[in-house]
Amino acid sequence: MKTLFINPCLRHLCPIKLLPVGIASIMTYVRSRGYEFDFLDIDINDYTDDYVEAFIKNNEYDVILYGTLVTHYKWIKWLTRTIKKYHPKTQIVVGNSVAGSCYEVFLKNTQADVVVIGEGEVTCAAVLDALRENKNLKDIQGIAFRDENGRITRTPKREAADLSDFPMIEWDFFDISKYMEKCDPSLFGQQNNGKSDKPVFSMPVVTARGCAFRCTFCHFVFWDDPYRYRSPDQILIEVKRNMEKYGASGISFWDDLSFASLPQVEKFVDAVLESGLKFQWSAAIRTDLFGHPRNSYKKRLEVAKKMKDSGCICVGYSLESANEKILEMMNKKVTTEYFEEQIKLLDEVGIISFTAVVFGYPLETRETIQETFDMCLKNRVYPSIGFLLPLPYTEMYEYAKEHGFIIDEDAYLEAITERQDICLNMTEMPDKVIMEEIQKGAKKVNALLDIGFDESSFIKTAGKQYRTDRQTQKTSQGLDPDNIKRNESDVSFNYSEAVFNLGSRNSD
Ligand code: B12
Ligand code: SF4
Repeated sequence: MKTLFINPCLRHLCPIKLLPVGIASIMTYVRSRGYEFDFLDIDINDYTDDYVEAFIKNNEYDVILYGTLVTHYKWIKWLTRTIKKYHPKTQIVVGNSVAGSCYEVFLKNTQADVVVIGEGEVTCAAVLDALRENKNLKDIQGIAFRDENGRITRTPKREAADLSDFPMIEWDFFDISKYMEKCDPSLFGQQNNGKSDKPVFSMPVVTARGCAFRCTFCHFVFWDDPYRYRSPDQILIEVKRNMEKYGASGISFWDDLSFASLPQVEKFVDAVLESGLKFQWSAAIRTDLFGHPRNSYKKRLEVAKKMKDSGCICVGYSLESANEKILEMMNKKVTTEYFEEQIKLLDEVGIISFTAVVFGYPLETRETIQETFDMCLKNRVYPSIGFLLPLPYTEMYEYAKEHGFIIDEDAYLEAITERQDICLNMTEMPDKVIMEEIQKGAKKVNALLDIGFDESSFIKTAGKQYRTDRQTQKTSQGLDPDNIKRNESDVSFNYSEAVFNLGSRNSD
């Protein structure tokens, strides 16, 4: 069975490229089950659509598999159409949120054959087995497909796997040297701690899947699974392998939620310290990890210090909004006090904080926007600014449908871009007013921290990273991990230029 995996490109010609963990994990797993396949990495090579089309035309496969985020819906529809145009018999299997979070709309509007819903490894191997042996798809858990009568059928959910059953992700499908060239030079400090003139090459490692919370704007593929995390030993074996085999000197724990509790993080950092491994790392946490008073300040500080000693350079956690009612509607289950306390505590040990805010909940007003900026000002942090972008399978998506903001789901999904654009405005304010207020607030933070953004890059900062030294109050670009007090940053760099106004009742 001639099989091809495709890694799509979310940001064409973006100078920074990230190794895609999801598809790498799937390919590692199915290879361990005896499958051989070709791999087309569109992302790292920035192949144009013409190139991709020519490749498809000239290469026939029995099965082609791909997956990406739901913001790439329109392009994935194009890819699916293109494959079927040249090779109608090729079986197309699509995973990740682009198909799994909206499988009905996706299957109605494309000729894809199978959608893998949720965690992909075991399901994907089962689909390949069925296609190879010509078995009925209805017996495979965790998929959607069209039955012999053309009806869209969803099979029962597959139970979440035990993460320790998966083989360690192999990266030899990828051209690592190209990813190394396009790694993010500012993530861990440009100059490798002054020890080398090369930037830190950071590789992703999964520590956990899913999240213990359910915010109303969020969706990740493990949404219906319990929060699971790997043992420190397993994580460190992978870290060590990445350092020795691939030359990684930094590790990004790009989980939905790397650590949900203090004991969890303490166990991990103790293991790193005991192992003697020296690497820089970053993780995704929430403001309640070090900001919640359930543990004494002393204890939290002690763990944070160990975290720093074990190589942690920066952590991402979101303020989202400083308005209590909006935080409630987000179901965030945190308060701004946690945020302030955590910033202070991490500052004390020298761990850099990245944060993000979401504007555009239906309750948003001029005042709540300024409230959020005031909180940023008070804590000397320049946030990654984004708008509420209702994504399928989230509560806010249902809200948008119920309130008539999304009428045609297929058209809406084709039009969405990124959170840095107002894709859908569900506030009482016109887009123009929201933008004015954001410009006003961002301008204040920009001036106070002396960052030097011009007005056009308040939102789309292109990933520039800034820090302000508490003592000197000076802001400089790039991180110096050995001498950091605070960082102000846009975590999710953005290169999208389009601004869509689809379905907005309030747009000008
Ligand atoms: C790295 C990352 C990125 C990178 C992606 C680069 C890359 N090459 O991977 C970048 C920075 C580009 C990015 C951008 C965005 N991201 Co992002 N990102 C992540 C992050 C932190 C890690 C992804 C990851 O590795 N996950 C771990 C792996 C194991 O899971 P996975 O990728 O989902 O893969 C599993 C399944 O999806 C499935 N699967 C995946 N691929 C395939 C393929 C096949 C064939 C099959 C069968 C199955 C399958 O099986 C896999 C294993 O079980 C996640 C958070 C998270 N932990 O998931 C957010 C996340 C994926 N991002 C998210 C969002 C919202 C965005 C943005 C839309 C934000 C924005 N700026 O607006 C943008 C979109 C950009 C765009 N132009 O469209 C959301 C998901 C949104 C959604 N529902 O699609 C997440 C979940 C964060 C969150 N909780 O909100 N992101
Ligand atoms: S936004 Fe963060 S805390 Fe909320 S559900 Fe998503 S990953 Fe969890």
